[in-house]
Amino acid sequence: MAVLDRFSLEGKVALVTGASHGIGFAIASAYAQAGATVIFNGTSQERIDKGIAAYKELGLEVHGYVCDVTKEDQVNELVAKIEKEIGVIDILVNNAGIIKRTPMCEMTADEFRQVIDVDLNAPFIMSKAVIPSMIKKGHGKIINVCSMMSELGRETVSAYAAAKGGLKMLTKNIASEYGEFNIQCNGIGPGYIATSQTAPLREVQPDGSKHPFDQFITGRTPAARWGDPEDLQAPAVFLASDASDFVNGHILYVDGGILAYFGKQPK
Ligand code: NAP
Ligand code: GCO
Repeated sequence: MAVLDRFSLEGKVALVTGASHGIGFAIASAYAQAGATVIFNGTSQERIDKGIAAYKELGLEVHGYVCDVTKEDQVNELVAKIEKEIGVIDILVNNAGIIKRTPMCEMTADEFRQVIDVDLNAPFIMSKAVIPSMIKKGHGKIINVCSMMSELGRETVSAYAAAKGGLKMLTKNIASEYGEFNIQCNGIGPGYIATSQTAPLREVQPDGSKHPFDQFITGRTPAARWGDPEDLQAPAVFLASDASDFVNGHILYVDGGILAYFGKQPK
């Protein structure tokens, strides 16, 4: 097979969770362009409908369903519906996620649990739902959307960092437990990406200046810019394709170099 053909997703069925917009939308769009049949889910029919329209604007036909990834019954119903009406899921991207930015000692246990539920428990639930059919089919790809916070902490994101750190190890454990069935489970670790999730960190200040966090991130990023969701597309296609069949348990950081960089030194 010619090397570039190994990056094709022709004939594959891909489920990307939380992909009505943001990073999930970019990844799902790339999978559709690479030839996959794409399904996505979210929590509201309104945003699903808007998402489908946005895919259509790109000339992409995708399937969208309301499904709360934290609810195991909804997840199992969705996977059964997809397998019946479309086909066995070859590629699962656990992208759906939330963040709460609150100093730890001011965060309630319920708020902490809510973040863990979406960002860590749900990837477990989703992966458990698709692995049996992947084993029967003889192959599968699971890609978990990790984070800088899979490696680093910072103020106010204790729940999110705990979840994303756990997601890194869940990735490695799925790789360890199911690699023998030709299932590869890897993580993709976006740096700081311009989406609705990080919009509060990029708000222009009343005096027209950049948000301090915005300045902080561009100073910590060798690429000296925030990432765009599109920066994740080709790496995500690689992890979903035959090209990565011997890559397993790896977290591919797509961060403009943040994790490698100490930060801009004083002049
Ligand atoms: P976003 O714009 O806030 O999108 C989050 C998505 O998750 C939405 O589509 C949302 O769907 C979905 N979602 C949330 N809870 C859900 C649930 N219970 N069931 C189903 N879907 C649910 O965020 P984003 O920036 O694109 O982030 C996507 C992923 O990348 C997240 O896992 C995030 O932690 C991770 N990440 C983001 C960055 C960044 O800088 N932006 C960097 C590293 C990692 P609805 O809108 O329908 O609720
Ligand atoms: C934050 C940001 C980050 C990014 C991302 C970085 O508040 O620090 O939201 O957590 O979302 O996870 O990789």
